[in-house]
Amino acid sequence: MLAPIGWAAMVPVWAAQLVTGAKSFERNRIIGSRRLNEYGLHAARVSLAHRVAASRRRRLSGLVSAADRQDFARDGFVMRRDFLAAAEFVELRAQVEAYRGALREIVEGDTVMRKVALDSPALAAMPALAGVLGSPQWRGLIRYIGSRDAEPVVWIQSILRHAHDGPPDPQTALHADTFHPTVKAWLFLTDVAADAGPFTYVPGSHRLTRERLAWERGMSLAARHSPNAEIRQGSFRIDPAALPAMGLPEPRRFDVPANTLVVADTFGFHARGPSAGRSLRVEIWAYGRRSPFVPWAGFDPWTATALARRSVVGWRLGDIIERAGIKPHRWRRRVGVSPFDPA
Ligand SMILES: O=C(O)CCC(=O)C(=O)O
Ligand SMILES: [Fe+2]
Repeated sequence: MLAPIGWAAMVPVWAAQLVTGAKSFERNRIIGSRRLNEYGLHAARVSLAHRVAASRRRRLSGLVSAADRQDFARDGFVMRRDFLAAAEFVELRAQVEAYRGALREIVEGDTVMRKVALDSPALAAMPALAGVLGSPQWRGLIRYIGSRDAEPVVWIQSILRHAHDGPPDPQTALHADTFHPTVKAWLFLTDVAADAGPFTYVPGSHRLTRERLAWERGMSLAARHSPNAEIRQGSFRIDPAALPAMGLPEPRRFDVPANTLVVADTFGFHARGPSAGRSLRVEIWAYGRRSPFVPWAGFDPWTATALARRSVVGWRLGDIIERAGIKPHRWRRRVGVSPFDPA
């Protein structure tokens, strides 16, 4: 609870955040204001961000083929089977399986997630990664769909389902990541079975239709007091039963063979599908960094290795804060396990 004086001090900060990707209805009392959202604040941020993204995207259209542009416009994602040449994929997978350097693990509900930051030592241990990160298709699709001519943040990510007792993994509820177009990419290193936690996506749900905008507006009114923490943080959950009224189909499951790439706009509704038993999904995973209201598509000086270093520094900082007794760090450091090892 903020005292009135704290409130007054925060107002300029909250106001300044309106032109950034800030999305928490709980932490930012302007974004979360029911009154302002009745006047259309959230809806205005959503529509402006979509207009700006569409114009940035048009300028990047040369990075992808006309067929990819069409697929993306219709579905909100582009999928490529057999993304790498077979021999190249076998090599990449073998290098990731053999990797025993430092990685991090977090427990989210009953799910364990592992991440390897692709800093210089990791890239040296797994040289085949360079073929993915440098691929014009990988680069082009992520930039076009993310409407940003900048390096994404990339990790090797493992998802170990039902690794613990606990509540369901929070990502298994159908949701939009945030209020503006943003990109995530998965290059699966394992085959993904339909009942082993596949990525799922509602085709066409990336489009800001009149129905979607009305839904966004309705959600924004009560988000600050939602019993769901993710909704309070601005990542709206949707009941699948509400899809038909918005003119949307059922979610599509990506039960796909290894070496399939999916690049999606995660303003569209998506979730991690259910897993019948214990399962392991390993992927090269990327997300585009977001600043929804800047009109230019380029001028982002971060390099891939600088971004990886930033993740590592963030993790170390978390360790220091824990050692100082301030707050436990949820990303645990592990050495000696590969992204493919069981929990
Ligand atoms: O891992 C998945 O299948 C989807 C998880 C998700 O919601 C996300 O990465 O934004
Ligand atoms: Fe998500």
